[in-house]
Amino acid sequence: MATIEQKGMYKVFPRSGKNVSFTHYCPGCGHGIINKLIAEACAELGLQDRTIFVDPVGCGVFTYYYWDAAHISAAHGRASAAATGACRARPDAVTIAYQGDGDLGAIGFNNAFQAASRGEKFGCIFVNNSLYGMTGGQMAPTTLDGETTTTTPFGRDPALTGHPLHVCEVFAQLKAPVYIARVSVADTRRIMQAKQAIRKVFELQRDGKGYALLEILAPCPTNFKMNAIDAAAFCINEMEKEFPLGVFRDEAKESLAVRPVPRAASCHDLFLEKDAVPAAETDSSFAERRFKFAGYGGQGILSLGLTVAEAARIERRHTLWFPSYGPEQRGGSANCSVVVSGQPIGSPTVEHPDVLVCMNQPAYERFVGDVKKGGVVIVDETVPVKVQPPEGVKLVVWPAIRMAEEFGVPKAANTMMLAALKKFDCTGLSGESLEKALVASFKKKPALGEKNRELLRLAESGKSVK
Ligand SMILES: Cc1ncc(C[n+]2csc(CCOP(=O)(O)OP(=O)(O)O)c2C)c(N)n1
Ligand code: SF4
Repeated sequence: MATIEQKGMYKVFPRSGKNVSFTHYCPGCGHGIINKLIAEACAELGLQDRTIFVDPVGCGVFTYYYWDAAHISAAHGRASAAATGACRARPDAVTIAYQGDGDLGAIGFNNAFQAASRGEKFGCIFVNNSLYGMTGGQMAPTTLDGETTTTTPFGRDPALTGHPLHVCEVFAQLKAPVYIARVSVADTRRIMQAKQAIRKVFELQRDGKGYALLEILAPCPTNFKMNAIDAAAFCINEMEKEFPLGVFRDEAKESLAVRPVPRAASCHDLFLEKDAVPAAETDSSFAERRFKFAGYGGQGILSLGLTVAEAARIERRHTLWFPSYGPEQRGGSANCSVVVSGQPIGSPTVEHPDVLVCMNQPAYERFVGDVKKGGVVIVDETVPVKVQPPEGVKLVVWPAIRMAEEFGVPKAANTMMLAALKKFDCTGLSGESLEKALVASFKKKPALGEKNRELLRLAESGKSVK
C-alpha cells in the first residue's frame, strides 16, 4: 500500500514497536486493496465514529492498526459471533465483521451461517483468497478443485476433500439476509465495483436494514506462488469460474428496516405469560445481584432460579435466567445462573455470584470459592461443609430437604430454599413477588401452588424445624 495518507486510516500504524505507514500485506495482496476500500467507504459515508469493526484471525488480523474506528479482535472463526454481540449491544452502531475464507468458511462457518440466518444487523466482508494465507497456504473449504496448496501438493482432490464451498450461494438459501453479493479486486474495473458494494454494506448497516454478506475474491500472490499480475489473473480466470461474481440477494430496496419480526406470544419457560407483566424499567438505584443455584437434576434447582427470575420480572427488574444441564436427564448435576438488575444486562453468565444456593456436595465444592465478598451461601444441611466459604461470605446451613420431608412433600425442597432466600432477604425482591412467582410456577396445578405458598411461610417461620 502506498505510504500516502488514506481516508479513514490512521496516519501511522504502530506495529511491532515501530510507527510505519505501510501495511503488513505482501505486494499484490487483495487484503491491502480491500482495506483501503473499506476505510474510504467508512470515511466517505461519515461513519467512522459509529463503526465497530470485528477483526479476524488470519492475514486481516491487523486491521485495528489501520482503520480509524472502534475494533474488537475476535478469536479465529468467531468474528460473526462477536459481531452479533456488538450489534445487539450497540444497535446504533455500524458493525462490520471482516473474515477470511478459512476463518468464515471452515472453523467459523456455523456461527457465521447462524448469524446470517438470524438476520443479525451487521455486515460481513468475507475475503476469499481460496486458501489459508496467514498460516502458509493450506487448503481452505474454498480451494478450487485441482488447486495446489501446501496441504494439497498434487492439487485438491474432490474424492478426498470434496468440492469448493460456495458461501454466497449457501447463505442465499436463508430468509433473513438482505444483501448477498460476490465481487473481486483483481483489476481496476472490479475494484470500482467492489468499492460500490462495500459502500452498500455500510449504507445498509447505517440504515439498520439487516444482515449483509459481501464476498470478495482476492489474490494471495505469496501462497499462489505467483507474481501480483499472475495472481490477479488467477482470480479472474480460475476463481471466477468456480465463484461467479454477482448479486445473489438485494432486498434493500424494500423497507426492510420495518420488516416485522415474528415473536412468540408466550414462552413455555415463563410462568407468567409474556404480557402479564409490564416490560422491565431501568432503575440505576437497584444494585445488580447475581445468583447461582446448583444441585442435582430433579431437585427443582432450575425452577427455583426461574422463580427468582420471575419475581424480578414481576417487579419490572431486568433479569436473565441461564440454565446449564449435565448430560443426564435426572440425577446429574444441574445449575442455573440468574441475574437481576436495574439496568439492561450484558451477560447471562455468573462467575462470581452474590448468592449461591447449593442442594448437594459437588455443587457446593464446585462453586463456593467463587462467591463474592459480602455474598451469601445457602447450603442444604445434608451437605458436609468441608470447605469454608471465602472470607467475608456468610454461610447459612438450611434444612431444606429435611423440612420438605417433614411436611410430607419431599419434592418441595426447592420451595424450602426459596423460604431461606426470603427469610434472609437475599434477593432484593419483595416476599410478595417471590410468593406470586412461586404460585405462578404451578400454574397448571393451582392447588399445589397454594400448598407451596403455605409451606414456604411455615418454613420461613421455622415452625417445622425440630
Ligand atoms: C483456533 C485456531 N485454530 C487455528 C489457528 C491458526 N490459523 C490462524 S489464521 C488461520 C487461517 C487463516 O486463513 P483465512 O481465514 O483464509 O485468512 P487469510 O489469512 O487467508 O486472509 C488459521 C488456521 C488459530 N489461530 N486459531
Ligand atoms: S500471505 Fe497472502 S493473504 Fe496473506 S498478506 Fe500475503 S498475499 Fe496477503
